[in-house]
Amino acid sequence: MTDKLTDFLGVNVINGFKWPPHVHDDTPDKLHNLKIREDDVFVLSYPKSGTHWTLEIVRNIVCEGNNDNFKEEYGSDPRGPFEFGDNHKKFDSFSTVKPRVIMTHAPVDVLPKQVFEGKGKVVFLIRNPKDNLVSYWNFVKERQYLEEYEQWDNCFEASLRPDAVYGNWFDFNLPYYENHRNKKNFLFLTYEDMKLDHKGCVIRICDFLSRPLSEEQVDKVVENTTFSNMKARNPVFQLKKEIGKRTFTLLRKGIVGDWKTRFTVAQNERFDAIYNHRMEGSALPKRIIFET
Ligand code: PPS
Repeated sequence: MTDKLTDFLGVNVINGFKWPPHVHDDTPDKLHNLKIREDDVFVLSYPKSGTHWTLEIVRNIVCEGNNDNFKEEYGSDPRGPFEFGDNHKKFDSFSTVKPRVIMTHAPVDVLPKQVFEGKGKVVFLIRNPKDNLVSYWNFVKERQYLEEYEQWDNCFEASLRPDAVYGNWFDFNLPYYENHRNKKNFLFLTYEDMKLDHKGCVIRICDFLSRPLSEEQVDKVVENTTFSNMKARNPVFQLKKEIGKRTFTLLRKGIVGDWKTRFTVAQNERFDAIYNHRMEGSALPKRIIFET
C-alpha cells in the first residue's frame, strides 16, 4: 500500500458503492472471484465492529496461542483488509501449510462467490450500531480523510443514508444475517458477546474452525487478545500511525455503551425509530445489545 497522502483522502465509488479511497477499482471484482482454499478463514464485518480483535483471536487460534511467529509460518503478514491497496497480492503468496486468515469489510455482493457455495469459513462480527458509529466517527475525525464526516452531526446523518461508505450498517449486516446465519460455514458473533464472554467466544471460534485447543492454549489466546495486551504487545495496535499529518488509533476505548457520550437525546430517538423500522421482521435484534 502506498503512503501518499492523497491516496487516503475521500472515497472511491466503484459500481455505485462507496469504498475507502485506497481500494483500487478492480479489487471488488478480484475479491468476488477469488479462488477459495477449503481452509480459508474470513474475518468479516462492517468497519469498526471489532474486526482487528477477531482477526487477532483467529490468528492466535490457528497458531495455537502464539501468533508472534505468524510471519515466519505464513511467509507474509497481511493485517489490513483484503481490499485495501495491494493487500490482496500478499494472500497469493501465503503458504498452503496454514489457513489464510483474510480480513475484509466486503458487502454481501462482493464477498467471494465460492463462499456461498460452502467453501472456506466466515467469522462474522456485528457490533451494536450506535457504538459502531461512534467508533467510526472518532476514527474518521482523527484521520481527517472524509471532510463531510468530521463533524459528529454530519457523520450521524451520513451514516443513515444508503450511500454511506461501505453502505449503512443495516444494508451491510441485514442481508448477511438474514440469509446466511444458518449456513454451516458462517459463525455470527457480536462485539458485545465477546466483551461479556471473551473466553467463551474463543472456544466457539475454535469449535467452528475445528481447531480444538487445550485449556492452557485457550487461556493464552484470551490473554493475548485482551484490549490492554493487544495494545501493549503489538506495534500495529499502538498506532498513532502517521500518514502525512494524519494519525489513527485502532484501539481507542474498547467498551460497550460509549454511544451515550455522543448521541443527543433527539439523535437517539431518531436512531431508535429507524432501527425499529429497519429491524422489523428480522431475527437480528435479539442479538444486539446497546449496554452491558
Ligand atoms: S476497523 O478499522 O474497521 O478494522 O476497526 P475494527 O477493528 O473493526 O474496530 C475497532 C474497534 O474495536 C475495538 N477493539 C477492541 N475492543 C475490545 N477488546 C479488544 N481486544 C479490542 N480490539 C479492538 C477498538 O478499540 C475499536 O473500538 P472503539 O470503540 O473505537 O474503541
